[in-house]
Amino acid sequence: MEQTMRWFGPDDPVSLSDIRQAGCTGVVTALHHIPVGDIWSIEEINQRKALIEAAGMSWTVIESLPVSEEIKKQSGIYALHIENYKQSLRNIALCGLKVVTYNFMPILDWMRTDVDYQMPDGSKALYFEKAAFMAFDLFLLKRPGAEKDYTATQIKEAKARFETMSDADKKRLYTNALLGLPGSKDRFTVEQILAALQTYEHIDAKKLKQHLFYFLQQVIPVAGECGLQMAIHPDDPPYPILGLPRVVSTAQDVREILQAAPSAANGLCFCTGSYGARADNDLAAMIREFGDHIHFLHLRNTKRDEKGNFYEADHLAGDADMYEIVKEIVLLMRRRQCSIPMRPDHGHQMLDDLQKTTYPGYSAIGRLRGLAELRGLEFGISRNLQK
Ligand code: DNO
Repeated sequence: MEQTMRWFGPDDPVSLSDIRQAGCTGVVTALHHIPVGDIWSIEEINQRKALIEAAGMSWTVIESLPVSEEIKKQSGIYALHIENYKQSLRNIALCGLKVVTYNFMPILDWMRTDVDYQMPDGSKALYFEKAAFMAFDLFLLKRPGAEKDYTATQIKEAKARFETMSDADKKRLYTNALLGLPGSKDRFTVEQILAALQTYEHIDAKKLKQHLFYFLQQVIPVAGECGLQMAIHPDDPPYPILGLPRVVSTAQDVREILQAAPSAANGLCFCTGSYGARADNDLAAMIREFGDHIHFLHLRNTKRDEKGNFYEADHLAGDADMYEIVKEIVLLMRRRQCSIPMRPDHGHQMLDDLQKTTYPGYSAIGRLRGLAELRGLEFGISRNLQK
């Protein structure tokens, strides 16, 4: 696997030098300052590329070239945004980049209730606690109609959980849940999020899927022509939240996505943490089935419980069998005769990083640990297969 790490750009407290010392040859980044929907110019892309190359690495993957809310809803100036997206793809290809990650999650990206979940060893992890999330939805956000999404028992559970929370807990929950988009420090206000949710009232999963397929049919041919690989990131967590549909959660979703725009350019960011938060996703089987379309890997592990909670476990621990996964990937890369870019997705906040403020999930040392473990695992598996 080509070893990479995510870098949020010049303002990231984790530097390019840190990433190189972790053993990476590639960097995963985006032009977070360009408003969603606008064109990424050749000049801006080259400028970022030069920064990375000056640090002795290459810009291996774009994460993300974001898809606007207009495109997801097919509202307003979405046709212009699609044309702009195509132009960005052409510019990206002209600058010599190859892999473009994006997602199709409405309004929010990933969702956690706690970004400082204390692990027994003193490090901190990201956590999704079902009862806290329901309490957030029902009693903090007070989303109209939210009760319809939960059973009477769940509502009782959420209420009981809410009653245990201090004002400070409520504030923290609120901040964590509405953290906003990766790479941005902005958060939604209650009014903003409720207004945004309302704009999805008439968009169910079927409709959102149609919008995604239309988008793919527009952009995949362009990506194919200019030699790019598109990599859709799954929903995190992989099911509907806050009444919003989510359509990139299961193997069946992936099948439909690949069929909607048949092309080698139509591919996946295979995130084992996101898909793995559902017990019914067989990760090794998905690698076997969709291997030709896996253009980028996020390797991460989660530990689920029967209540629907999950925390982000160490990369080699948790519910996903990382040995099986990496073995499938090694076999796949041999068959395809390529090295697929991989980043250790997230990591625990630990050691000196406990004193630092970094993007949640993206402190340096925890990711370095994850990367080192994954690198060792791959090395062992490859050597063993050579015997
Ligand atoms: C979370 C990330 C996601 C991912 C986007 C891709 O840490 O894996 O936010 O970058 O969904 O578009």
